[in-house]
Amino acid sequence: MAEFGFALHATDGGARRGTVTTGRGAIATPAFMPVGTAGTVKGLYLDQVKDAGADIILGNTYHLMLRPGAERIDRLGGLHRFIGWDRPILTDSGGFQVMSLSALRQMSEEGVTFKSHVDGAIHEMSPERSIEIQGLLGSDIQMQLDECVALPADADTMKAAMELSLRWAERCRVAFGDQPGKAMFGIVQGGDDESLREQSARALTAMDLKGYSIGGLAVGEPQEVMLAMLDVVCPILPAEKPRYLMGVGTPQDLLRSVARGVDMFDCVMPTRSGRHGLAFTRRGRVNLKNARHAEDHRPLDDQMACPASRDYSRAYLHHLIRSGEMLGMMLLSWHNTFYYQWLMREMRSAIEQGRFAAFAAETEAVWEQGDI
Ligand code: PRF
Repeated sequence: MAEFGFALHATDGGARRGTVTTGRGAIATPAFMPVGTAGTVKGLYLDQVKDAGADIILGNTYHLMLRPGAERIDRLGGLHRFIGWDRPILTDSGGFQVMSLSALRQMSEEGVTFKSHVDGAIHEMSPERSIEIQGLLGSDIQMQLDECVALPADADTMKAAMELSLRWAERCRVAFGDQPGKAMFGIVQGGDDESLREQSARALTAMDLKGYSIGGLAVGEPQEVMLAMLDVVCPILPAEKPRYLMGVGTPQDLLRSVARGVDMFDCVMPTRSGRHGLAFTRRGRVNLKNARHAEDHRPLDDQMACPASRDYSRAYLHHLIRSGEMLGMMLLSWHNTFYYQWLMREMRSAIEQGRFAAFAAETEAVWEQGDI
């Protein structure tokens, strides 16, 4: 089985073109991971996700442990077999979803206790249990349990969460051990405080993990603050390990973060926006709810190798979305997933050819014009 690893092929300014290798296959970076929270990338068949160009998808410990349960998925042969995806899967550890989704939760040194949003049952999750669950799922890239604070937050709260996350990183490192072909990433926290971010990145680097996530961003702060934190953290993280910015973002966020040295991303944006009638295209953002599309014969993008982009008129998509039809949400999720993978592919070749800044400027100009 292939060892877990990361190879850097080219850099262009701060932007990096690389390959993450796992026992289940390789991931070309910069990479965008479609979100398959509950064992499904909402509204899409996994063949569509694969055809769009995704090498890896994300799954969520929190959702899957509650339903259908980690032990059940294990008995069914693991998450890959359960959902029918044989490429790598990255799983989030659960802490972030506990904070955003469960009704009651309590953090302690030991872990987090919370009430399920599914049936109200009380669950406990320690760093060790999170790693155990991610192992039962069969995840290829696992995340440490961490505490993410919403911003703005006071200095003491950010410091305490960052320090707790470091102690949990060490417990997760021990619990994970050494698993061939797989990796456990530490998560940089520290809110919007440069010095806390620096301490977090240094301490995690000293643990010599196989990869590093950057958490606690895109949680209420302005984009400049997020970028400033990346400017602090990325130069500290080891160049020879992959960096993953969690839960980000818009096409503009991706361009600006890649420019600062981020390699991996995940976000619900392409699928969630699709369900709400928003399409990301190479010419800009299209809000299909808008009446101006009601008699527009044109497809979203006739140059895109995706049937949803090419073979359906904006008028029909407008009608489907206005009528709340499933097909409208499915087509737009499909189109947006293609667009995001197209964007990553273009970024990868721009880095290889040393024209990343020019590509980013061109693409940003498209997003500056607002809805088209
Ligand atoms: N921690 C974890 N998952 C996350 C985040 C985090 O801080 C974020 C923040 N953008 C998204 N997903 N474990």
